[in-house]
Amino acid sequence: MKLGITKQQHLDLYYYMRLNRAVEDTMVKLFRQNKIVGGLYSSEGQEAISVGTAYALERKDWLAPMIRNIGALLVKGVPPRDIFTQHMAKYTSPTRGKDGTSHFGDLQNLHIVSPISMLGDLIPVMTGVAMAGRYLGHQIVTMTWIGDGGSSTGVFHEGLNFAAVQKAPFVLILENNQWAYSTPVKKQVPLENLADRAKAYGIRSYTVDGNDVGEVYATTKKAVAQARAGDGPVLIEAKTMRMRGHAQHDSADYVPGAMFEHWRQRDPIALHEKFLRKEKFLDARGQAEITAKIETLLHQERDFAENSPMPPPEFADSGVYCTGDDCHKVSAVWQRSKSEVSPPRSGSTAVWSVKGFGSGKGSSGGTAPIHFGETRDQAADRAGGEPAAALGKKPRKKSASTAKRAVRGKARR
Ligand SMILES: Cc1ncc(C[n+]2csc(CCOP(=O)(O)OP(=O)(O)O)c2C)c(N)n1
Ligand SMILES: [Mg+2]
Repeated sequence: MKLGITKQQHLDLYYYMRLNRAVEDTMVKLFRQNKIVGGLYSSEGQEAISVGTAYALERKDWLAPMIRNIGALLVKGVPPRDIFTQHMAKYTSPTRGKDGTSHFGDLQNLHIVSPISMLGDLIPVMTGVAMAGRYLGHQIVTMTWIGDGGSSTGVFHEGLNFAAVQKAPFVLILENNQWAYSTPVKKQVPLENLADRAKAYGIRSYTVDGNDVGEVYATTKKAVAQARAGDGPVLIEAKTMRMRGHAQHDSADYVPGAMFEHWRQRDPIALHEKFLRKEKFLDARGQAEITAKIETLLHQERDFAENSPMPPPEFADSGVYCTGDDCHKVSAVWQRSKSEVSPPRSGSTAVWSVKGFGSGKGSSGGTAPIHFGETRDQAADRAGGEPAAALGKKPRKKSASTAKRAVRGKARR
């Protein structure tokens, strides 16, 4: 049992990586037949990441995929027909033909938040989901993915910082596939390991070989357990290579041929197959059975998608604006009474406190209604060189009317 992974788990990982690639190969064919309505992205060569990370989650956990995470959807339980119909904008798709790529989720059953195209925006969203799960006592972990390019957005940093201070049970997978469109990673990040970005937020991080599904799974499993135990968020950098252009339209001529060649030798499916053969977990017959199972399934799913109707024209103007209860049924599941958590009558105990909160001076010189303690200089000035806290003295308080006068005075200036 290498890395604490059972034979069956190794075979599952293999199956899902093969399914991931076969689903995408089928969509390339559909794209070339002009049957795909929107853009088509590829995760070829990155299957071990989507599959290995999602496989480390429990059923109750939540994830939010990005464009190269079809493998994660399959592991979570999305049937291939949903992926085909969605990309073909069919009426039978999860969005009933309203979207031509991957913008769909399943909040009720599979716990999937729809992708957000703005890179990084899923980080604060999934931090929020993690916090909501904690509030409800569900003990869930949330996960999303980001690229090397996406890790340079402002919201990546704001979101990760927020997750860190909130100790959110959240795992972020950073897929370093060496390219963001045509920009090589070295031209946009001055770091050897993008996992080092975690240091700025005081959170745990790991760097893994993104083409080794066993390593990806074992490390993510550990990170998920740490997040679930309340240790705060974890960042995992998975090093890999984008083996196609950004999307179907991009021939990726700017990528040196030798680079593709190097990574082709490290294809994650071939590597895992080699491992399974060596361990005698898989023989030629077993492999043929898996191939046949995938072919049969995808034949059936593709047929369903191809024979599905496009949305009727009159459907175009429905579902555009929310109309209330007949639009969506998602509503908060309150497990504390609303009055208990509604300020100012809140009876719930705060989970954090700030020393000195409410006792400092505002910039106008008056007592500030909300202030995170005095600055060291202010306290030192008054106490003749040393901060009040260090002297064990209470900061001097002004009366409310003095404070009001000071605020009015500032407003007039
Ligand atoms: C905030 C934001 N900026 C720009 C884009 C346009 N865009 C979409 S994908 C992409 C490249 C992303 O590169 P990377 O994060 O490395 O992910 P990869 O495509 O390699 O998986 C860009 C710039 C966007 N969607 N969101
Ligand atoms: Mg990239």
